Amino acid sequence: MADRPVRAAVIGAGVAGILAVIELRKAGISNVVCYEKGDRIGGTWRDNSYPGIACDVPSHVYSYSFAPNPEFSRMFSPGQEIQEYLERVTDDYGVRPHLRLGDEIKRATFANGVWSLETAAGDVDDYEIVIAATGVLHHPKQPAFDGLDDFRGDVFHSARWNNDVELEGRRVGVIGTGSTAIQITGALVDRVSHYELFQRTPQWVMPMENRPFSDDQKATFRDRPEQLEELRDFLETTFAENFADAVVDAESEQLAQIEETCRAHLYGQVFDPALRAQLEPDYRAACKRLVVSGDFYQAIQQPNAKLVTSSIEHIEPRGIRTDDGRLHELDVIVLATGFEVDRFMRPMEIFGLGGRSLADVWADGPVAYLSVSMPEFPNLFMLNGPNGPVGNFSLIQVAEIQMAYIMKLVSRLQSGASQEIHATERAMREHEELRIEAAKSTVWVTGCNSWYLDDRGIPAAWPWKFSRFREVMAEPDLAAYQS
Ligand code: N01
Repeated sequence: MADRPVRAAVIGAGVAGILAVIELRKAGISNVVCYEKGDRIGGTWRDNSYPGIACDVPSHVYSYSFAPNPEFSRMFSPGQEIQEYLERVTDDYGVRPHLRLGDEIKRATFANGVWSLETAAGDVDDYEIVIAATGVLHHPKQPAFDGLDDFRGDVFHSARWNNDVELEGRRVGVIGTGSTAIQITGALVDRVSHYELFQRTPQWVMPMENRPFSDDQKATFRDRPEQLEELRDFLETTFAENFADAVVDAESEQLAQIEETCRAHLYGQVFDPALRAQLEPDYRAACKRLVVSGDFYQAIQQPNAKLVTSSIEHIEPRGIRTDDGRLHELDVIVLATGFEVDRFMRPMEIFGLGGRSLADVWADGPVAYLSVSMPEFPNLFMLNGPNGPVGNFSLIQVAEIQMAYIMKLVSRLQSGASQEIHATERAMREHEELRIEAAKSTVWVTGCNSWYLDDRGIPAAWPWKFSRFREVMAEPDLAAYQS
């Protein structure tokens, strides 16, 4: 029997949204609209243009399996190159005609087997299937410092970098020591007259050698795709065995080795005992999301750079006042203070069966069955949704695995085997109980504060090995779904 025609909406045109359009079309669904509130595709890679931005997951893993890119310049490519790669994939795989750029979804309501999506401009369109690819690290976290608005210089969040602001020869202060601030530090210290890094908590820093690929290597990848495939497989396996599997077992040998490597990095590069003590964390490596950098320690030891460890008291017109009474005079303040990581599809208003509101369901925190489906929200699927694999993973790889799973549910809707599919409340609760129990063995709960932890102190992440993620996601367990 022929498939019934279904219409699909994708919300967000970042790495996951682009993938969703490609996979839906591959499955014969031609009526696909991808809503993107920004004026370009790219998500994270469009939003973040700070100096030093790069992906700290190897580029050949941080790319679509079906669209290898022999041209990546380095093992860890700069953000601009990733954005260009995504633009190319968007063209090459026919995604562009499906895009509605500058169109923000405000509300989604399910009734009579159909999702009605309402845009900010007031248009309403109906779809049988909705894929939310709205990102995780998307809404900048604005710290509530007293006096921030009184600052006379320039101030902006790292994810809203103001490229019009001159930095050369100026005094720049960066608040935060996450992956973003560490990358900025390496790239910016040499460009400015004076650099201050405001550290609330030190970070373990994994050394990273960012080798460029030679022209010969790139030519080989181009001419012999199987070699690129081999490299990708090697990087994936090495990463899974040495890192991804280690962080979910706080007692693992690999984790001890990671910490040893980070400590040797610190002690091998920072010789001033006072500075070293300030930079040495008192929690375990990888408890916070591990920072990777080959140039941070050198940069922070430059004569024009200063690590500030006194707490920020408030901000004044001329700079930052710390609790030791010092005023740090600055021309530019960068808030590298992270993201509101529990937002996901919000602030969109989403109403499922019987008018059930997502805002209510997620009032105590976002929850979903296997990160992809929620009870009473039929035919709405999430990519990189709540409590899924996060951290030093390739979120492209994670989205590909999730999308393949989702497409198996979508095919039931296409064939008419199901009209409405959504996880059962019971499946979601049981999954949550197991997830919370397993999280107790991870390194993320060994005594640090991080964006992984939810309001209850439970890591909002996949707490098992990556191989288990692959296994569970290989085939939907239909008993966990109402359909
Ligand atoms: O944000 P973060 P990020 N006063 O939340 C500090 C991904 N990423 O943008 O540690 C003073 O990690 C806060 O201090 P503390 C990656 O997944 C990937 O750096 O909470 N300080 C912390 O130091 C990463 O993990 C790449 O004590 C305040 C910092 O701000 C995620 O994005 C590159 C403060 C926030 O760190 C987020 O990284 C970059 C306050 N009021 C990022 N509020 C890749 O390469 C916050 N802080 C793929």
